[in-house]
Amino acid sequence: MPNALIVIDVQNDFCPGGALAVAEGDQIIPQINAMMGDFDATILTQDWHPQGHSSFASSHAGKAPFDMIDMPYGAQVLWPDHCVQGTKGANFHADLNTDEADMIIRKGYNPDIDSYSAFFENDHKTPTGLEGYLRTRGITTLTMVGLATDFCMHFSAVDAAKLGFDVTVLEGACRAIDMDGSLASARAAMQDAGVKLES
Ligand code: VGL
Ligand code: ZN
Repeated sequence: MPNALIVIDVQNDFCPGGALAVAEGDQIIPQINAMMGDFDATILTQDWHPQGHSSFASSHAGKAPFDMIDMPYGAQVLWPDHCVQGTKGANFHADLNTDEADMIIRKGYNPDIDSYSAFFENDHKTPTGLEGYLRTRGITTLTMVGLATDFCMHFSAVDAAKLGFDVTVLEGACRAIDMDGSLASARAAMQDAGVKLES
């Protein structure tokens, strides 16, 4: 069965020194690079927000990063400005091997809605097109790695499993933000959805 490696958001802003740095985010890169040749397809995702994106605390008067807000599509964490289109922070980490990628899919470019998942925006309805890409290539089995385990990985893996893909998350090649127990609840949600968690 054709398989794919999905590499979530290994971008400067999610690595040490970045605007929304994930502890040890860069340490997973050698392992990810080493795996790339082992799959029928390699897909990279790129968080790609316009300036003033609605997920940024700076877009909401009186709000601070990591506050919560109610959006029309549900609760939303407010983040520091990050992965702004065309900035260094939005670039892939320089050590990530991007040459092997068959496709790069961007997400979060709609100003009014965030998109943690590589498959659907945070309304859980608006597709990114990744499902169609995978299906038309006959890919049924996904191995997922990258950043951050408890947000973009969590939503991407759960959506992939719900769509019927066979999904394994390699936790050793992921790192988490882990705010207010978000890592534990993400792990539980992924397992409930039928995602295999491996080290
Ligand atoms: C992410 C928060 C905001 C992620 C992206 O890649 O996990 N988290 N935007
Ligand atoms: Zn983002």
